[in-house]
Amino acid sequence: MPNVKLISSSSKQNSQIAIVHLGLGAFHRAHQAVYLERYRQRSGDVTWGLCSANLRSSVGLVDGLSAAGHRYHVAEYADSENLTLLEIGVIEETLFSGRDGADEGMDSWGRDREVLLARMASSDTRVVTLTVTEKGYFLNPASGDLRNDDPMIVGDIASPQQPRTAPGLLVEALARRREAGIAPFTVLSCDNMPDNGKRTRQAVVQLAEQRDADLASWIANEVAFPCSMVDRIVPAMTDADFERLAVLGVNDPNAVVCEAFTQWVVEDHFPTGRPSWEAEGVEMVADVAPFETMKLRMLNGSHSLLAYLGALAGIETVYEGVNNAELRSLLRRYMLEEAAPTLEMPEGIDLDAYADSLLARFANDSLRHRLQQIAMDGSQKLPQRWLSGALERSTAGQASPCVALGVATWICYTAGQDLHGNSYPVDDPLAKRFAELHQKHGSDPSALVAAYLAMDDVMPNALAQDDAFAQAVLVAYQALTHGGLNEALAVL
Ligand code: NAI
Ligand code: CS2
Repeated sequence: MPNVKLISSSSKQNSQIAIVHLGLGAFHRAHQAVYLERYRQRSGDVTWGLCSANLRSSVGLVDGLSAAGHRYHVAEYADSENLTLLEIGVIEETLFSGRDGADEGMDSWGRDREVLLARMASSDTRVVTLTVTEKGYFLNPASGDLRNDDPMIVGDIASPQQPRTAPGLLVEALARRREAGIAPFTVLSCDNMPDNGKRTRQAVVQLAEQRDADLASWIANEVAFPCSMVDRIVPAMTDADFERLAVLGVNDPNAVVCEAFTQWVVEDHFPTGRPSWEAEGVEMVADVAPFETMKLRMLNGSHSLLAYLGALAGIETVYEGVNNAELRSLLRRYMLEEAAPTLEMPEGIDLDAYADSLLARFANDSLRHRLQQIAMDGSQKLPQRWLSGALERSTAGQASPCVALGVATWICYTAGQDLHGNSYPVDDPLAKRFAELHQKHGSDPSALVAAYLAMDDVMPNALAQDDAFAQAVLVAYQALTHGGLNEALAVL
């Protein structure tokens, strides 16, 4: 039996809802809600309760939490022998605003969406937070502009009062507040995007411009969109996770398992107030950018490298991948030789030590973090994880062989078949385009690599036009498809 430290939710008293969260997934339950629970337990302040909503998937979680009185457990594993089991009671309401399937009754989803919009428009709501994944912002990953041609955004432009996207909900709720003379809420993105506050602002303002120029300039001038860097590894739950919690006496279908480490760095710009969560370890700073870039390039960049190389080689989890000596040394080399030199950190941050701490976190033997989960949505993730750093190095005349190998591996991965011929679904908004490219150029590696590099919504132009980089991607791709992982690593 592992050592378990149990922390029950202290307060049976309901909190006043002041934060609406969009994107009730695993991460929200194990990160933001945990900070708020600890804040409430320490301070006794019940004025910062949460309403958490899903917009398009995981209706089961919304209903499940509702049935459980919004209480659930978070198991924070230091390693497989030591964990803290925390009961969370800070979510007061869960909502589901939309369904993807046309077979769902319009009435039911219209009703919940109205409740959500009313909640967001209420003067009690002071902050709206988001974890809707990178693709939930509907931005062109390379340029950061709103994708006005996406059918979901087209729908929100046509029917702004019945929004289906996160930017659409924000615009409509802000419009209602403006109309009613209520000060705007602060919008805090907690997704793994560079400048996530600025990008969210871009999505919201550009969508509002389609509707009303005055509203757009009011949002641009009056609404705060602070940036944040979030960090905690929270894998999707597996049956084995539920079983090991059941052994501890926790039979909770809404529970989440995560690592013990947690970090949150937030730009301190909350005109309508915020919980004083510094005491829980939240770092409130003037500029998040250096921390965000460090985390995206070093942690997430390594994750993606491991995900594509490992998944192609038939490795299932981060733990197994980081215990492969060659992959582990590739990650170290990528972090120290290609990512760290691009970072300008405040004094006192030791990037060598950071790289070691990341490898130690990846080696946590209690998490089953599947590489296929990290590999999803590569088109939305790679610009900030690998490509912006490689672009800076290319501009300075420096090579990025690990990133070139990563891009080659990603191209291979997006064919939907590993190196042993096993098929898997490619989960990415651009999956259809990938399939077409592989179909068209599959037998001509030069043409295939050139077509991928020409995707200017993912690839920075100047990097794609760096002949040495393009050649390195091609050589790595050929080595990978010819002799597998070993040959690809050998050409590095
Ligand atoms: P999850 O799969 O448990 O939940 C995904 C959430 O995003 C769900 O609430 C889903 O409804 C929503 N969503 C997906 N596509 C959407 C769309 N197009 N529009 C609106 N909502 C959409 O994933 P999880 O673990 O909660 O991660 C979510 C995000 O949190 C990640 O993409 C990342 O940006 C951030 N994050 C996750 C970490 C982790 O270790 N799981 C750590 C750090 C950040
Ligand atoms: C992962 C991240 O799923 C992914 O792409 O790289 O979500 C990672 O687990 C977190 O960012 C850790 O904070």
